[in-house]
Amino acid sequence: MPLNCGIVGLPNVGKSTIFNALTSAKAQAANYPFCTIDPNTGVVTVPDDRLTRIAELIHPKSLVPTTMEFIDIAGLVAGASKGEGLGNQFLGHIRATDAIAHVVRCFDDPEVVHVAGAINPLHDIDIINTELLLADLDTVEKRHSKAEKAAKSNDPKVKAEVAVLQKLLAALNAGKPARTVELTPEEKPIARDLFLLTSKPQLYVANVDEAGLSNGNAYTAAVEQRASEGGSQVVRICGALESEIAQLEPAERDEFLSSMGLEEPGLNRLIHAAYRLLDLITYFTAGVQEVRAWTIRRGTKAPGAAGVIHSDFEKGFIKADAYASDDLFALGSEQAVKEKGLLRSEGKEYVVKDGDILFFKFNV
Ligand SMILES: Nc1nc2c(ncn2[C@@H]2O[C@H](COP(=O)(O)OP(=O)(O)OP(=O)(O)O)[C@@H](O)[C@H]2O)c(=O)[nH]1
Ligand SMILES: [Mg+2]
Repeated sequence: MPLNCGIVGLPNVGKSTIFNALTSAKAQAANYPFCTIDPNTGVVTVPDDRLTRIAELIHPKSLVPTTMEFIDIAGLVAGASKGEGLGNQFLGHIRATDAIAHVVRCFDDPEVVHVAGAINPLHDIDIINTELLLADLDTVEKRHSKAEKAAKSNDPKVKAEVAVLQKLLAALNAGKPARTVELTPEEKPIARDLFLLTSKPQLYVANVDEAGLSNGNAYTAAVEQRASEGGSQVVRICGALESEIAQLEPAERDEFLSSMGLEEPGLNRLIHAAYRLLDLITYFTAGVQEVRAWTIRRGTKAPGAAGVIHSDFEKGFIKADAYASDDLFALGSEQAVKEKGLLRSEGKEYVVKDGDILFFKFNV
């Protein structure tokens, strides 16, 4: 199952606009079809210059970028945790995601209605985060009263669960998200089984107008301040502009971006930020047929990385020849990388690094 990032926020703040731009954008120099799995889930290619740079040196027949999934979730309103506005259903959709991109409206436009009447990003953030917190509180309280009854039997497993639930309760009651609770390695799986909304990593997307794009505005300053208090990232994006850019062919797009003084679409920054939020890294396979990028969780060992290509590669894993794409860029050819002794043979315990180029040897 690929990891995904849910797009969350109040109604009418630009979530679908951003999602649609993400999923309809025409791929740069790559043949992977952008596609929407269902109206709410979209596969998005992860832009990566390294793929094109490897291809320039290896001249493959085809180039395949890696992808990640975004999920467009309907707007949450105050009271969602109590079932307002189909609240429970939408919270269920958020529960199924691995990370949250929280879209906050940071643009003025009298034509676009704001559900709370006025533009106030901090107030908006509080509404959403409070609903997520209340939903978690409900989950943890229910679980806690069950576990407390069971704890009378002195089962150490249940006791451990109660201890975790109490830590979580204390944080949630103090208005702190579950992700801020420090847990031991033994406690973590217990908390994970609760699928809490506030334990998911979160970043903020400040949806700004064109004027606010490069230097921000008073709204984004407030969001950035709030985000930094919680250790979260903020990505500034102009949803309206992104949807225009997404319609352009790659060549036109470059011209348009440079005319605006931009290096890349804001969407690229969002995709990269979400990728990092999910703790994902990329490795490459590179041959004359195909140069391809693959996604793994940071910390994955070589057999697990091989398993992303095919489960047989993982089962029959023998070794991986590996070198860093940076070494290829610095030296200009695979031959030169070999001559310098930078091509290594790695075994089952090798932890794959971002940017590695790997060749797997396996038994079938
Ligand atoms: N001016 C301006 N309008 C925008 C921008 N992004 C989105 N909008 C407008 O805001 C309105 C709501 O956008 P949506 O993307 O549908 O909002 P949403 O968050 O998906 O809304 P729900 O699905 O109802 O929760 C639309 O009329 C968009 O055209 C932007 O960057 N600038
Ligand atoms: Mg929408």
